[in-house]
Amino acid sequence: MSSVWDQLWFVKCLFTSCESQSVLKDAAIAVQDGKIAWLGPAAQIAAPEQQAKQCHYFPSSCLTAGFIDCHTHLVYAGQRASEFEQRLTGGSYQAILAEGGGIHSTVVTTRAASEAELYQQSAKRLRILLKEGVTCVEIKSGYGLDVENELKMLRVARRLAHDFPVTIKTSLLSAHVLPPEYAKQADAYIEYIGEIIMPAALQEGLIDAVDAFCEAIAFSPMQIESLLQKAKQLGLPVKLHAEQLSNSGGARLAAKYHALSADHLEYADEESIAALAAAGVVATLLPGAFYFLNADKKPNVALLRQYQVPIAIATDANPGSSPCHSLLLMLNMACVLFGLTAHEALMAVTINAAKALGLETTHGSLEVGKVADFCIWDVENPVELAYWIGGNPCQQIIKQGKIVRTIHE
Ligand code: DI6
Ligand code: FE
Repeated sequence: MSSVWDQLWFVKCLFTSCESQSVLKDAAIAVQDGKIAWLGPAAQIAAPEQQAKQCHYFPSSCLTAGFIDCHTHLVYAGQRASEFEQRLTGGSYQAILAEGGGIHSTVVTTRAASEAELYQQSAKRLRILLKEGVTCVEIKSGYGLDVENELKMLRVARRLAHDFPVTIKTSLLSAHVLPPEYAKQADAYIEYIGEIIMPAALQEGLIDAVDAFCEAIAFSPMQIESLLQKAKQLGLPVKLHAEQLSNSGGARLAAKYHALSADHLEYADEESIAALAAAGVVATLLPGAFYFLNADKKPNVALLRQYQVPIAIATDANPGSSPCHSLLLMLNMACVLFGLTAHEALMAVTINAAKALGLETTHGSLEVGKVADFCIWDVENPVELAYWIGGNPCQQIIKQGKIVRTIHE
């Protein structure tokens, strides 16, 4: 008799990331042709070895959808440890940027790096991130700030997607800060992005979305709006860095353009949150940046809940405000610092992060027909994924139905 399925996993608990029946105890999940073919109580499988070509038994482990890091700046060159020291002795993130450091210093190192160097440095960070069960990552440009270097960053992101078992979505963040060659000419730089960088990146198939940093130290909503219009004309979804350091109208703009997500949101007020809800925009919270900048204003999670805005969490991996490559740590921080429940935090790195990347119909939850991206964890209860600080309970990672990593301890 021929087997029904390619592979079958048995676990103590499945966290499905679905609204109903989010936890299934003593469960099994079957994979066929890289997709989830069946899931349910293990007891319903009478003769496992006849049902699947391969069976895997993890009787005391939990299984979740593969984690999705929906906001990173993983591709860049160099690091900014000396700036960290400056901040420890009283310097502020904004002041360092205003003096030509901060993002500008990473622009200098990224422009100077060859594509091969950039790839090598970025691959090292991606490897760390993937070890904790991450199967989809978003990567932004934004440290090149000219057509040559923005495309160089994006090509590196595409090569990483080719070489590693991960789905990578790229965002064009050329509107990150004003490059020195456009000093005091923000409008001209925005035009350059819309007329030159964005079409070139699109033509080479390098971008999946357009992002911008809406902030007093970067670009105003008015400056960004024309870029969002251009993105829409070209059929590209948009997202925004909004209300991180001040309430500057980014979230309302994100809502107006039906962005995939509005990210940070520490300063978002009730009107903005209502607008996000009405437009179906995901709120991506970035506890690593909040923590690392020692910020005092937290995003208003109670209002996000009240208006039923889907909440995602991401690392914001970047050399200045969140030098972090651990999504597990972000789960813990989102709970402790922002007051999410462990259940909300798990939804935030699976189905809601998928929504923030426009991937929710194929990824982010354990449902029949979805891509078989999942992860097996050496924990009794999925809550432990948000509970432990440090350590990595990841035992096995499955990407598109293939085992891509098994950790033997
Ligand atoms: N917000 C952030 O948190 C990062 N970019 C942004 O727009 C910081 C980037 C950096 O400091 O290098
Ligand atoms: Fe960011």
